[in-house]
Amino acid sequence: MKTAFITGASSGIGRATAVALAGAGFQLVITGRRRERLDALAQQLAPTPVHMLTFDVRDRAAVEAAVAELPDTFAHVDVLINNAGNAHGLASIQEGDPADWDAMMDGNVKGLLYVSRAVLPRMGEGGFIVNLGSIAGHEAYANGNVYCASKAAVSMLTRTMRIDLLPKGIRVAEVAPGMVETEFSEVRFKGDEERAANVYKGVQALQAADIADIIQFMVTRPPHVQLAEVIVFPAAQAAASTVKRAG
Ligand code: 8X3
Repeated sequence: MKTAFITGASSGIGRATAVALAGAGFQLVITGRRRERLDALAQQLAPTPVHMLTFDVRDRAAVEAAVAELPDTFAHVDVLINNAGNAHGLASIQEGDPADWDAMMDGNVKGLLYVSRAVLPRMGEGGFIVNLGSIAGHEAYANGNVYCASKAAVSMLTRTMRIDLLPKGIRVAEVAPGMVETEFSEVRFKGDEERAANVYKGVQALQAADIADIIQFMVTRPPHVQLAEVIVFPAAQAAASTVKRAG
């Protein structure tokens, strides 16, 4: 049985990807900060073998310790989904909160690096890494500044990792979604549910399962196929800031 290691599996795209890959016959290492949510997901995924690791990707020592503890049956990783990450705040560069900047750079960029560095020794020929980027890494939009920069870093890291890992036969890809309806906006707007709901108002946004479906497709191609980059919008979105709303 192949093993997929998914960060940020307690919600959103990470959680949906766990469900999809379990359905595709993978056993899973699911990681996140919220143990209760991982427990609930593991129960839902039964009888798929699941190993849970609770850590914050921003904590390098915790990442290394958790990965070092993987039991023998999960010791070899075939697929790594670097999904953990978030937006914190949506403010101009002159008014943004440096604590939000730290959270985004530490989680979206450094967290991805820490996890990849810890997991890579467990991967080999035929492996696949999928990094969750964003349209924000490909297009600038007002007040996106540090979030856009963090996702641009994910995009460039994906391309450079692909070069570095070529000799090892490990494929690397980026999935860059536009508008996906998850807890993303609630986190970005720090629990302001009305502001979060407005993001998706009058639009049939993508759902987490739509992205999971694409990831599943990518990682189940034959070993000689490397789908390198996917940008995905809902039908009602044409660019980061260009959305057709009903009503
Ligand atoms: C999420 C998409 O456009 O809100 O990464 O940045 S966007």
